Amino acid sequence: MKLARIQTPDGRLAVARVDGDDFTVLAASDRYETLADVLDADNPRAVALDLVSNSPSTYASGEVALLPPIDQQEVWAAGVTYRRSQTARMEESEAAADCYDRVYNSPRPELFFKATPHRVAGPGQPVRIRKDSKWNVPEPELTLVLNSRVELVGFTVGNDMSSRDIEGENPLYLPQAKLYNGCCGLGPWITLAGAMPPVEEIGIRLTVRRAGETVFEGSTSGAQLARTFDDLIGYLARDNSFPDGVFLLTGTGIVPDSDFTLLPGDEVEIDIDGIGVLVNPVVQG
Ligand code: DO4
Ligand code: MG
Repeated sequence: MKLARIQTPDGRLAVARVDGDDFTVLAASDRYETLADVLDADNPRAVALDLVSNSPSTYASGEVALLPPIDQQEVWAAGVTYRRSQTARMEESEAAADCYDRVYNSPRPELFFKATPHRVAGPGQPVRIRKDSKWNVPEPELTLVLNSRVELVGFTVGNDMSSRDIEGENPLYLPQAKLYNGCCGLGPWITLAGAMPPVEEIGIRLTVRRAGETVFEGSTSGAQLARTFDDLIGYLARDNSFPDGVFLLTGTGIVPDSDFTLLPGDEVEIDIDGIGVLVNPVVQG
């Protein structure tokens, strides 16, 4: 089952079940007002089915606006979880090449705070390049959706927008390279965990278009992810609580060659098996 946050034609914000091109609003309930409330249920699928069965309205895709599938959750990210990311990071940073090599091979993963909800772009909303950066890439990442008990309840598509020049200049600049307005794309909706294929069968594809032409295309698979979900979640949850739940981007396995940078006006498309396609225009400043 897939769950989205939508705006209905009469302007209401709602949680909806996605079924092909149809969006069925979950009936209003005191207990389950937000997407996070449904994800926090012992059985989110059963709750959604129950609320859908009392639903007043179903809309076609053209009638609703899709919103980022996030309420008040924090957004975190893992880094250097694919061999391709380790190689790219070692190329971009003289100062930190050894750090990236060591973190790829260490039991403790790299985890960093990525975004608050207001910095997240949903489907069709712009992701940003910082004004003070000249070398930028999208990072297409399978994203775990965790409830307030830090249980894995779903998956979505994530874009960990990154300023490679800032990140490469000094590893202590990582928060500035990663966390700024419009730094993260999430969407188009959440696929509940039971409906996802096994991780090794999940294909991840990135396309960047400029003036209608494809200027970058790449793909990878969850089979290349060097860490397990349990491993990443276990480290994230150590001495850490998430009363509203948390999203965890699991790292990129697709990094364009070093002569590629995103430009304002580009369009980024990320397609992940079992979830769907997230498309965002790119703006700068
Ligand atoms: O340390 C750099 C961040 C790496 C990253 O975001 C990734 O591998 O996806
Ligand atoms: Mg990343």
